[in-house]
Amino acid sequence: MYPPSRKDFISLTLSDPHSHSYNNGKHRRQSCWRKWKQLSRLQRSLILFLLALLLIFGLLSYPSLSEQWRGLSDRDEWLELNDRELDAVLPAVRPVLGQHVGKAPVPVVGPHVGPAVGPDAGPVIRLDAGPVIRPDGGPVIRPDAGPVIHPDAGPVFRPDAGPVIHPDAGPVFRPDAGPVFRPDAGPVIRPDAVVEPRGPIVPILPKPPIKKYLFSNKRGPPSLQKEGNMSDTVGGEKKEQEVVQDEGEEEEEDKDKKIVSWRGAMIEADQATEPPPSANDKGAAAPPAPVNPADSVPLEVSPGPVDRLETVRDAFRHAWKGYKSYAWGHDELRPISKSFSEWFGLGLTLIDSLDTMWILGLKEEFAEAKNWVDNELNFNKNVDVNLFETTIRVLGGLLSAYHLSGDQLFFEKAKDLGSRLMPAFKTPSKIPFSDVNIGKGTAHPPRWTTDSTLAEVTSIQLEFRELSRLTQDPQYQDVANEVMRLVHKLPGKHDGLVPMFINTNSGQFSHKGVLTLGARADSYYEYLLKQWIQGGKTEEDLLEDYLQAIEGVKKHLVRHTGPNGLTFVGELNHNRFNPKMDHLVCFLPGTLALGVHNGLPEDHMDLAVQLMETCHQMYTQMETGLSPEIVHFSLQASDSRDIIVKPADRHNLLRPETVESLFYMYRFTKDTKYRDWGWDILQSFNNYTKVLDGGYTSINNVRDPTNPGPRDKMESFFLGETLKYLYLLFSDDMEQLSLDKFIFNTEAHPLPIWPSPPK
Ligand code: DMJ
Repeated sequence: MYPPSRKDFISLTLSDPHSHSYNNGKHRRQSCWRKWKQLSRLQRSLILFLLALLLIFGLLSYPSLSEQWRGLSDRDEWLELNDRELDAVLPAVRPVLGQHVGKAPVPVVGPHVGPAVGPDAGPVIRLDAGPVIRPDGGPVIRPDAGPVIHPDAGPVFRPDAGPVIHPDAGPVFRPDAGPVFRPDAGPVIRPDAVVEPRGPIVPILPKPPIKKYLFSNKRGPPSLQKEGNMSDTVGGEKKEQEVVQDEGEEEEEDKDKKIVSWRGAMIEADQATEPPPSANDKGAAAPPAPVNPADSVPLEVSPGPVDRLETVRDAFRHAWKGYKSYAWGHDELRPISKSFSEWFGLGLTLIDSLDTMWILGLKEEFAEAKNWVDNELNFNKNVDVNLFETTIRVLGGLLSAYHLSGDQLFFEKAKDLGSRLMPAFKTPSKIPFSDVNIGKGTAHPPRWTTDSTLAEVTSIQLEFRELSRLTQDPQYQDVANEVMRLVHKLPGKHDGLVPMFINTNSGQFSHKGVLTLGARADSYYEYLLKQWIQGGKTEEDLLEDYLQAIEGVKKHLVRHTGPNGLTFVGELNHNRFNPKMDHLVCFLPGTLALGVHNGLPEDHMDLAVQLMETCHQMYTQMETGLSPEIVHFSLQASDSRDIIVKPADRHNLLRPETVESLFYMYRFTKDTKYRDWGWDILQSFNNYTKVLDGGYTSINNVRDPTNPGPRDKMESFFLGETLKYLYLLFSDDMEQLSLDKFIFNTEAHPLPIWPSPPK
């Protein structure tokens, strides 16, 4: 529904030529002249004399008056100059504060919004007020070509290389020491492949005083709510904060005020700053989480045999501890600031983690979480959610928890949510809108387009189909299958490769320039195969599209690096090959291997093995042992390196795709090198992303082990996917979630493969 077009009204008053209204001006001129003529000669002379006197007096006093006028205009110039100088001093402030300073906060609309007012109730600058960003990996689509602002805790960068505001660096103060500008107090937007030029983290002038929030940070289940703030004490003593300068520009006296510090193997959160308040914060006493001394030291690999499964469990417990302490019931943990971020307000991390806890055998944690689902999870709320993200994480998480635990509660919640997502499909083309208001039952596309992302509309089918099977209500399956049917017969594919967007009005592909297996297209390919397997390998269209697409990938996108012949999957950009690969593409080796396991051509396995090696290299060639978000490959044999990482792409978001593929590769080949590669990755996560008091954080720079730059965000998929796949990779129990019985959705939630119908 579009708002009616705006109408501007201009009120005009037209004089009526026939009116007999009184003509005031003319009459006044005539009467003045008549009065002058009526004066006596003496009177007229006196008046003229006085006028002459006034003129002489004016001429005499002119020099001193002009002095004063010049003084005034000099001051104006000075003020202007100061403005220009200020511009030079604070080049980053204006573009960032830009339109919103002093204005009312941007209205809260859509899923990309959070609390509109910061803790200090001063004006809040909302970093994402303009761009809407695909939460999970797409580039920023900005209809206006404003500055690119990374929504997810990366530094805000100005093209003119001015100072950078780091959204996670805590409160940033305006130069006039006015209200606090908190980049992270605004909407929370998911990160991913946003092009995010980086620069040094430089504090905004002048040095901010430390802002102590006067709010309690009560979070977590009742058992965790004790007096005091656990961040103040670790092991009974106040921890000494070790500070490493970001840029070496911080002054000595500010060292103890830095928000984030780096201790070599464990990121230490700020101990002086309390978390910002939440809407749900009831102002009770601050909650310490239980202190586990083992968590306060870096992970060390003992010389004896290491229990890898237990190490994954420890990692999960540590992540969960942070979530329970500071983000309980909220979408994501911000482990550095010991707070949380809200995306849809559906407890994303908690729901994404349910089946992981079940699989890892963490019964206590599972019971606590289930209790929250039972008592707190409520879908009857006026909130816009992203159809895809809510389906894969929440609907998928609930269905999976239901299948593993058998608890009817999860099924009831899944049913409720599924029916609330259905309005998204009410479009002219039956290609769903990206956003649904689950309380109001309305749906809409993003604000700037009527397109939906291709991967999003074609990666909800496993969940909707399963919901129909369980409820025996075909409506969910019908709408989801219809999307696949439409895309199957749609012209505009390039040897099975699909563009990144599809229009919800026309049902046609749009923005056809880029063909990728990364952001915005990735899980389309994954779900072709997985739906085919889920449905008992009977739906031929799905198989045909999958096989054709893999041939398209081999023909157009697979290349080998010049230096060492690494195989990679690049992109086609308006028919030009771009040797760029998102980390997201590392789902492909696992998917290819799954296809071969289900009888598809053997040469798919060769490609899977080669791509797995490349994804592994994307980790091992980085100084932290963690892959960047995006890599470029060299096609020149003379180059010294196969992998090039651009400064904008150095971040790591704790993503699962490589360990996901390692899990499949190990299951199907039993080659233990895949386990070892996964083990190395787990250790790197522990070494560079683990936060002292609980939680793991995404980082800014996988190439700088001395300062990886914590971003203060633990994505829900770290618990939902990354740790789950690592656990299953190390587990010897092949019957636990057998790949002949379960199919994992794109958020790693296992759903049963449907039993074949009786013949
Ligand atoms: C997850 O939400 C899903 O795996 C999705 O398909 C891709 N991106 C993230 C993890 O990287």
